[in-house]
Amino acid sequence: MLYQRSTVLLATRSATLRTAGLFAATFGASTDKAVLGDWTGDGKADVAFFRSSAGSWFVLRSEDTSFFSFPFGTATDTPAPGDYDGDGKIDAAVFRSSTGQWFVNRSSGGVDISSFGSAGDQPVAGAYVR
Ligand SMILES: [Ca+2]
Repeated sequence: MLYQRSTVLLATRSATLRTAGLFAATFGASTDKAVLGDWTGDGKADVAFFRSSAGSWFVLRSEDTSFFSFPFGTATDTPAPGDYDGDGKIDAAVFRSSTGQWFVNRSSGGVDISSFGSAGDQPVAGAYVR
């Protein structure tokens, strides 16, 4: 998947192009961080980004190209999404390097807060144990 930063804030249906084998959408701003993954649990990746200035997440649903957004994190947090609760949907998560804390907004409900790491560390999310 190719992610190209854009200065257009949000996609509309008219800004989305679907042809055989190609999907293109204008979604996000140049300062946003791409956070791809299956946010809706349909087995397909959704285009998504984290806007650190607002501490908000924006997800363009693969099902119908509508979008949703929600706040989670602060401007200094580093996004580290992953399926932490194992339900098949990506969970919004951030690493706060100033305190070495991880905040996970579980798609199955609730927020997990754990300490792992220290100042200057970079998060690397992944499914290391199955
Ligand atoms: Ca999940």
